[in-house]
Amino acid sequence: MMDNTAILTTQDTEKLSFDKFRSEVLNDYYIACISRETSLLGRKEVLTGKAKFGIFGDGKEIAQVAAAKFFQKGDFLAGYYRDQTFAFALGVTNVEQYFAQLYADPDFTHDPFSAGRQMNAHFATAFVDKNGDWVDLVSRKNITSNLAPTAGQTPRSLGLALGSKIFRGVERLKQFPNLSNNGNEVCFTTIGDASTSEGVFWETINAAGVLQVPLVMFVWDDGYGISVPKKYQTTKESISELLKGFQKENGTNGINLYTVKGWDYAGMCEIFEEGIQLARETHTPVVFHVEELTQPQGHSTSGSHERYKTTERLEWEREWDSNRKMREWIMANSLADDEELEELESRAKTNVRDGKSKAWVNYITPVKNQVQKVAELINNLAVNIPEQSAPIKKLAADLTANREPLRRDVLQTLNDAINLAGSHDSVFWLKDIYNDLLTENKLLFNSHLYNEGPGSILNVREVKPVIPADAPLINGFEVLNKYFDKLFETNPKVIAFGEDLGLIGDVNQGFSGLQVKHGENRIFDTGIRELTIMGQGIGLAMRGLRPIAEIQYIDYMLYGLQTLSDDAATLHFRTKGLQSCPIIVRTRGHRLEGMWHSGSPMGLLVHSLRGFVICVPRNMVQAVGMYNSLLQSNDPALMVECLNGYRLKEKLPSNLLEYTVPAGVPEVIKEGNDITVVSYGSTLRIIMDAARSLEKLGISCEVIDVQTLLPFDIDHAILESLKKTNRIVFIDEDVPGGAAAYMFNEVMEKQGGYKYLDVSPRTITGKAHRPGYGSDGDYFGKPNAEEIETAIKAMMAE
Ligand SMILES: Cc1ncc(C[n+]2csc(CCOP(=O)(O)OP(=O)(O)O)c2C)c(N)n1
Ligand SMILES: [Mg+2]
Repeated sequence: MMDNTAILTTQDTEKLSFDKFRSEVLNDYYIACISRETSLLGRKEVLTGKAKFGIFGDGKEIAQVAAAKFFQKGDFLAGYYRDQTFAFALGVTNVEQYFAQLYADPDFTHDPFSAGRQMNAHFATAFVDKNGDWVDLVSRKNITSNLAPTAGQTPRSLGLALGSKIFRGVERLKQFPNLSNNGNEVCFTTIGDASTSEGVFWETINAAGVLQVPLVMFVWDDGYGISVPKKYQTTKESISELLKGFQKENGTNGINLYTVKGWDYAGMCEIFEEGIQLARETHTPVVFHVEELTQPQGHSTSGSHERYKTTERLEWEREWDSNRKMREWIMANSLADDEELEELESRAKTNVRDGKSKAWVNYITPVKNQVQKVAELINNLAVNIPEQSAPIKKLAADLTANREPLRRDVLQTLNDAINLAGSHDSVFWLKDIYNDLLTENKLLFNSHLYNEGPGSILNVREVKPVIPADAPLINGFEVLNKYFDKLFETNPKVIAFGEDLGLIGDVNQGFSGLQVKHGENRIFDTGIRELTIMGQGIGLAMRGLRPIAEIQYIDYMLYGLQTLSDDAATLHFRTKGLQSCPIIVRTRGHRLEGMWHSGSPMGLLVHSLRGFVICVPRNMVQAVGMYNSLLQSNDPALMVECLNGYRLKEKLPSNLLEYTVPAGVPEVIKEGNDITVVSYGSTLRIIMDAARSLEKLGISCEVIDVQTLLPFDIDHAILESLKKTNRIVFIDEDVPGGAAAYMFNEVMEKQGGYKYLDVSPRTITGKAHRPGYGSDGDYFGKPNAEEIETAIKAMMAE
């Protein structure tokens, strides 16, 4: 028998779908109103001093509610600071959390994106769990942590989109259903119109067009980059005009390009749906140039746009405000009347006000509790030290009078109280409280530069290489080649790419013959574009793969450095552990020939890549052990293979995939009693020449290879050597004051090495200029054995 209740007439169905449509539209408008109200109140919070800085998404609301409609579970967003409406519409944030971040609330339960470490509207969702395992990304809406350098999100977005292509193309990756649903995920990227002036934007667009990856890019065009209008930013004042040559045509690669008006809700919904669906199905990248957007409150809380916009422009912005236009459209299409919309708008206002107030109470309560506790203690102190009673009481009174106290104020007051207490007994418990608070704040503000749980490189156990008696003696590059072959056979998540890495197997043949064996989806060539090669690596690593992203020579690290420093190195810290990026950047360097193939800018890298593991192996057997360690950890890493090591003969270990080199553990490669010589990489071979020569003169050098510059000698092995020799020299090929000075500082200051010195410690480095071409250029530009001998002889005679 048929169930009559299940039968709907055509009219009923139409009515239902109209109701559904209407309620969806009104919900979108409601989110736009919520978002607008957050912007308005957010600005007030900054101007009244409750937050330090604010940057808001007003004027972009309607475009973002429209875009968010086509964001599916499993998709990724790599956006920027204007994305608050997007985040509200996706349901990944709410008003309370939004304000918590604005106040820099360090409690993760309040600001679940950055625990107060990032400015407002820098959202992020969890990619890894406490064990360092990737969560089920396919069932979630994934927001990669925003960053503020303009266009800084674009390199990563390329990698996130590339992930879908790789998951779709590599059969063996189908065994990880939590990471991808057959590559159906797209990566949404948002960028401001002015930021398209950055070179990396163009690099990303070109690479996406070549690679054919599902990158969905929205350019929010409000005509300005802070105060500078399009006239000074963009040729022809139109990014879509310029991008026309990239348009995909029949039988070509390229991108799909659409131009829409940012106030036209219905128009945008239609066009976004089409472009995004194509990207999802065919992996054709798409750019939506969203024009005629506004900034009702100007760029940020740091200035007012009345200073640089004309009255006509300001009038135009009021008239074409997208929330206003959507409201008019709703009324014109009889989806709601004025009264209903007013009720909705007033509800949005109340909700935002309530959310904001709750966020403030949540934020300020623990600080006020600290204030109260410390003020009580200080008042007690005043009783104990009557002669200082008045100034001590004033400290407590000033602290409690502060309506918006910071943790900093509490500590500063305690410090002042300690000073006033002088040598009185009470000072001990005051210091205890001060130190307890310091420890508590350290956890809040200084943790997670590196992975701290099982994902930490420091948890990797050492396994020694096994070198059988009959081990073949082969070239360094062949050791790597055999290793990569086995690695790609056993670990489907490893992907390698770079310039000349695919077909010819890299310029030093580490991957020679391996593309044919393991497939073009896993080992492949890229264009000459170091910054986006790094971006590919970052995006893939965030998606749970294990990319080895190559920069052909260390001299070209500068091209790729921005995204490594700003994005990869800060990611774990700025999400307080929500996201990890186990990219391995592979490069080769140190002495070879000429100004641009001899680089060893290790100081530059050590200082710009805090958050990375930096491996500086002296040969390829060491390098393999380091690769094995890195692949067991979630920390990002830089591997600098030494250029003069590829043709060095080495014995092939039999446990290639098993042995590890622990990070932060130096190796004594020659024992000695007279002087400790600390170095790494290629320079060690020159040092060993000098050491052999000095040995004949009766000077015994202890030569130490630090192996990793970050982390550095965690158990202070160098100090132990120094205790024995009482003399130390740090040698490398960097500029004076570079990585040798960094090692010097580590041993002298952190390890307290100065206590064990009989003569003044030194550094021997390359010259401040780059080495000239040819063998003499190298000899006179980089440290040489004779120079090292002379310096050590002088130290022995001192
Ligand atoms: C590399 C870099 N240079 C400068 C800045 C300072 N800055 C922040 S936002 C901005 C303008 C960006 O304009 P646009 O891309 O149009 O985005 P909008 O703010 O207009 O949405 C500038 C210059 C920055 N954050 N990063
Ligand atoms: Mg702009």
